[in-house]
Amino acid sequence: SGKRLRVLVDMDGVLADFEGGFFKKYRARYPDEPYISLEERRGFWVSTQYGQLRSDLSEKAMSIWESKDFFLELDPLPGGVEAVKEMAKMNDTDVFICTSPIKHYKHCPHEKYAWIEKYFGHDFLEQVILTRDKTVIAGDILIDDKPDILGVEPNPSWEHILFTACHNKHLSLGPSQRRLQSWSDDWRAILDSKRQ
Ligand code: BVP
Repeated sequence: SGKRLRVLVDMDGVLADFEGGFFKKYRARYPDEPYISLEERRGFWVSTQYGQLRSDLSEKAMSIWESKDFFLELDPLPGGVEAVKEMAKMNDTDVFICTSPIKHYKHCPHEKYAWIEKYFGHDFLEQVILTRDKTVIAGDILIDDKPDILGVEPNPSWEHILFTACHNKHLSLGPSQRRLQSWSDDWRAILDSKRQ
């Protein structure tokens, strides 16, 4: 018993396969340009690593996720939709999808809502938080593949659980930081560890 648990779940790289979708569409649009395989990905920002490969490739990378249908056509990552639906049905548990839209806003915010409606249903749109600063959002847990989640609030209320992705799997974490390796990993135990 005790108070309700509030879980914040990131979208890109946790529920939706941003890296896989980017790689597929970049290779299709720029078949003769160099690329970075998912095994070689390091660092959260795709655009930064492509810019290091060759300076003009940063803009070519950005052109991919700024295109219509990029976010809408992302595949779900294995087990993510099922896990969030199960979480949302648990007693004393509130789940929100907490995601940062890109600043090129022509397609991204709309397509994020459409993607969530497609996989979770219309009613789940009540659970969507679009924000560029996750530190101002209060919660018990934030499951996110970005290693450094910074913003104006120096002491966010949530514990960040690092969701393993191609770009962060080689990082060594601090002694108190926890990972979720995939949705096959024991996310229920992580939630239970935060209940009063
Ligand atoms: O909407 C995603 C894609 C975008 O940043 C957002 C990250 O949101 P969260 O996962 O933190 O909620 N994005 C943008 C760039 C480069 C921009 Br210039 C990038 O390299 N990778 C990336 O994910």
